[in-house]
Amino acid sequence: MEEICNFPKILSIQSHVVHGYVGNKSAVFPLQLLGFEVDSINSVQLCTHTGYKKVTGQILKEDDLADLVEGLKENQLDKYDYLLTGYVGSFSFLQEIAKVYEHLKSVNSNIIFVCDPVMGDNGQLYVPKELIPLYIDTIVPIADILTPNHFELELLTERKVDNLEDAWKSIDMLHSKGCKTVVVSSSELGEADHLLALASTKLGETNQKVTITLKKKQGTFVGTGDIFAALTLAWMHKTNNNLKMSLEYTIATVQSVIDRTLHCAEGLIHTAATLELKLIQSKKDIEAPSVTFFAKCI
Ligand code: PLP
Ligand code: PXL
Repeated sequence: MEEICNFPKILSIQSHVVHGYVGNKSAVFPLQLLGFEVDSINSVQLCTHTGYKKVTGQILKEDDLADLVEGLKENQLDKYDYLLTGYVGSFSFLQEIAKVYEHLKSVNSNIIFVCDPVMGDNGQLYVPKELIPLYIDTIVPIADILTPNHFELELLTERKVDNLEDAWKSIDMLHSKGCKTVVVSSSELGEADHLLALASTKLGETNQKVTITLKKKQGTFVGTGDIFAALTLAWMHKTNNNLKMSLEYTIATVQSVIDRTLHCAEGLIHTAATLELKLIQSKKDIEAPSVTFFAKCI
């Protein structure tokens, strides 16, 4: 009984889309299924993700974010176990997130900040370049768990990552700046047609490093990174920071979601709409992932 009265509490600041699954629409359902109480702030409300031909909607301003958090504070609802953030499109909004974190930390000094530093992919930046130094100087030192992709790891450390040795060196640079866990959700450092994920934790004197190789899937999926960060939070919590298990479970679920999405798109032209993630249909794979790719401890 005690357990159901004390679900861990998450504040998730991410995008909302009316149709489809990115941002909070990707993160909240899996987190709730896995036993978290999720309070969500929608950093934008758009009709769809930005890969569609017409995108309409509203963007939350930093003052509006501060206003919502002020309301939580006045109602003494500002004690969270986790802060989770994803795509942020503006400098001032990211600055405000750092302020929100400082406030939440003053209420609960044990709060864990899980940040997906969304900046770009495959060498292409999709946020204003002013955000890069803000991530480097302000966010990396306060984040407990970072989930960059290969390109974002390069941006955060201001160095190219061309091989595994470079990658571990960059990850260690992030640790030395204060970030305890780094999970590189996907990199091109593995074999051909495969992706390599790498993860490292430095908690006190203990350093765990693991890698996992997975088969690349055909198609462009949007929202997988958001599910990845949410599941990393969930499984690190539920396994008491077992990095190997967390990475295996997270990747197993993401792969199942992608497989189901591809199955449902069979015979259809692949478009943003036909490749929307089949998240709800993957309920069982979220609750009980079946691991087929095993992580290797380094
Ligand atoms: N693509 C595939 C095939 C994956 O399995 C995963 C993660 O498991 C991802 C993408 C997530 O990577 P990203 O964070 O770059 O979206
Ligand atoms: O999945 C990242 C993401 C978040 N928010 C919005 C997006 C995307 C990716 O396209 O469009 C609004």
